[in-house]
Amino acid sequence: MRLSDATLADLPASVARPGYDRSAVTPGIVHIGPGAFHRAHQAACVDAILGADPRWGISAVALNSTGVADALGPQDGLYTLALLGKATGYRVIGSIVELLTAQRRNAILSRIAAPTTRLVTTTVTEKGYHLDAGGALDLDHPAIVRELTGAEPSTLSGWLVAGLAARRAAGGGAITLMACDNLADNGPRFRRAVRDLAAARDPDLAAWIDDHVRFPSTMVDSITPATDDPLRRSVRAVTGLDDAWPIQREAFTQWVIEDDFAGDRPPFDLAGAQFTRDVRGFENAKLRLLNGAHSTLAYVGSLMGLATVRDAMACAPLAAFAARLMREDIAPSIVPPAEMDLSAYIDAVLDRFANPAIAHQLAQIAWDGSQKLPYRLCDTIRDARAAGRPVDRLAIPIAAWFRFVELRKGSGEQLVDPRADALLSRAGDVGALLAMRDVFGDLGEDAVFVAAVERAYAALAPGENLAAALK
Ligand code: CS2
Repeated sequence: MRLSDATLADLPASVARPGYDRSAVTPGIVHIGPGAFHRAHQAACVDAILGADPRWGISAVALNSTGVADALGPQDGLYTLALLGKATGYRVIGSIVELLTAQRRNAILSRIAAPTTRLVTTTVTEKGYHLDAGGALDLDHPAIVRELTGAEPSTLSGWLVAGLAARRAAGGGAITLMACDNLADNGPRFRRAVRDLAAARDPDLAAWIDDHVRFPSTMVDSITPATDDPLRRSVRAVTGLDDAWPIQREAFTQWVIEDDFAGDRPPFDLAGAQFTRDVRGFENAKLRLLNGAHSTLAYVGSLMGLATVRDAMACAPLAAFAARLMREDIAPSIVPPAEMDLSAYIDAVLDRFANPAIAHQLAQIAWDGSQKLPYRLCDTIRDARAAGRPVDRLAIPIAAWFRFVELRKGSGEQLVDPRADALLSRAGDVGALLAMRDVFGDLGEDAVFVAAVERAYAALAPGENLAAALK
């Protein structure tokens, strides 16, 4: 028997389910990119507020694949979320009330245009915004060039420009667009991704955007390992129902949202989210400490032959290195918000990494290094250099990434990265890798940093004692 509205009542009492009338829920949020991260976090948060306000159901739009619609369509949008902790909790989430794919062009544009839609959110990963190193839309990117010349939208920017044009034409009124990806200053960057394309195609629309669209920044945090067979088995055993695509995450979540909405905002605070005027301190702390350390564990851990974050944390020299990097090299670059104790934050992140209930694959975190490292490590390195602090330890994860690329080249295993070709063709040449301006900006011309990476790269050579390099 498959999970669906009709079988909800068959769930055992131990499994939480929507406590509201799903038939009364209407879509008020369009979400682009309904992958695991969205379904683990934001959709669960919306699920918790629909009892209070049923106008915020989610219309989930997948631009690049039909996988989510195929899996959740027959389930009326329902899926199971497992919360991994000492005891695993199971919850069926009911907030996705519509599933759209790119084939349904007019339905997507009408949904963005509808006056009942007041918020568009995105989780499309870093590469989905097509930004250049300066944070503007990359107008030379082939996908964006196609948006400038072709009729059919294919990128996030293209779809939103078409959707906002439809909204303007229909008199749909002001709206909020909110990026939920791990980019520093994700609000202003998302604005560039949308507004720059509008300006290049239709300056009147760009002016309309200036007057009618807000782009709040957000910081979203919840560790979400990819769906795996143990999860599928446990969901089947606990719920007694087949679910084509269950999701898992750690119990911890944090969502900090800039209070900058075009009118009505969903009461996300009822589900524990925090509205604030200043997200930057939270965002920097999370991106640089949590994600920076995650990428460090991913690349160094992979070189050491380790598979998961929990394994990496069980490797004493690597765990101690990550902690030292966070405390001594990353924390000094962060101006924390008044209510945040950085030292306690670091301890909590290290505890979360060591969670024995979670098998978070290092290979998953290692994806898309060229897109992630600029926010996770390069900004910190730039600040450290400007302040005259040493960058020797910070050079280790960069050099480990270079060695990781070389390993992939040698083994033939796929390097998952939109810049894979450029990386693989430069593998083994530290100077050429550091000259990739889209990743390193002007850091590649900083002799002190370059020398530190070269030393770290030598220390991480195959056959070297890696633990000895982790000082
Ligand atoms: C991870 C993040 O895959 C990755 O690169 O670092 O997805 C991380 O788990 C989340 O940002 C935690 O909020």
